[in-house]
Formats: sequence, C-alpha cells, structure tokens
Amino acid sequence: MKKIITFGTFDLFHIGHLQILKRASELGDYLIVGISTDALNFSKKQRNPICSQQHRMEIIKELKCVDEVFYEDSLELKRNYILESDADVLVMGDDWAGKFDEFKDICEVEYLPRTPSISTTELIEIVREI
Ligand code: C2G
Repeated sequence: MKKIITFGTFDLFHIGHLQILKRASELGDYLIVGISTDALNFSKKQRNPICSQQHRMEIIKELKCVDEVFYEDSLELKRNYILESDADVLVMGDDWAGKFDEFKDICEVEYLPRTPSISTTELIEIVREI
C-alpha cells in the first residue's frame, strides 16, 4: 500500500485545500494529513487561525479522500511524523517548493501546483472589506 502524507492548517477550508488533498490522495492508496495546531500556526503566521484545530480536524477527517489525521505540533518534528506514519510520499503545495527536500532520504517529495486565486489570507481580506 502506497501511503501519502501532507501537512497544512486548512483554515477557512476552501477549494484550494480540497484540490490539493484530492490530488495528493490520487498519488497513492492512503492519505494521512497533519493538521497544524493553533499554537504552531501562531508561531508560523503570528495570528491565530479563524477556526480552531478541533474544527479544522473534524472537517478534514470527514473528507472522502482522507484516511487518517493527526495534529502537527512542530515543524521540527516533520521527519518523525513521516517515519512514524511510514509514508512513501510527502506532498505539499508549491509555495513550499524546495523547503522539504531534506526528507528525500526517507520518502519521495512532491510539490503540487497551488490552485490559483484563492487563499485563506485573501478570503479574510475580502470579508474585511465588505
Ligand atoms: N494550497 C493550495 N492552493 C491554494 C491554497 C493552499 O494548493 N490556493 C495548499 C498549500 O500549498 C498547502 C495546503 O493547501 O499544501 C494547506 O495550505 P495551508 O493551510 O496554507 O498550509 P500551511 O499553513 O502552509 O501549512 O508543515 C507545513 C505546514 O503545516 C503547511
């Protein structure tokens, strides 16, 4: 069985999130998703997500293309998460291109093109302006 792993915050879940998860799942037989905790998100983006980690996890785990979810507490633990889940391929959007090449010794690393013209940050800005 070919296992795929991917990571993200998936705040204000949108079509770009759905598309990367669907495309990631099509690369193998079993998709595992690491969901950034609120604390990790704050440390990465200096703001709290709009949706709590519990809500973000509930949404992701109900998707047909997703088989397993867990919380990603720290970027530094990525190697452990990949090894513990026994993943064959790490998939990320190409905004992360090159950033995870260090894991090529333990799995394949694939960067998929992002869905254009949508992001959580843009959604927040649009809603703010209304
Ligand atoms: N994404 C996409 N197209 C968009 C927006 C996002 O393909 N228009 C992808 C991103 O490239 C990422 C995934 O959706 O692979 C989740 O995006 P974010 O929630 O923004 O994830 P991020 O906060 O970058 O967390 O350890 C890595 C981090 O946890 C990634």
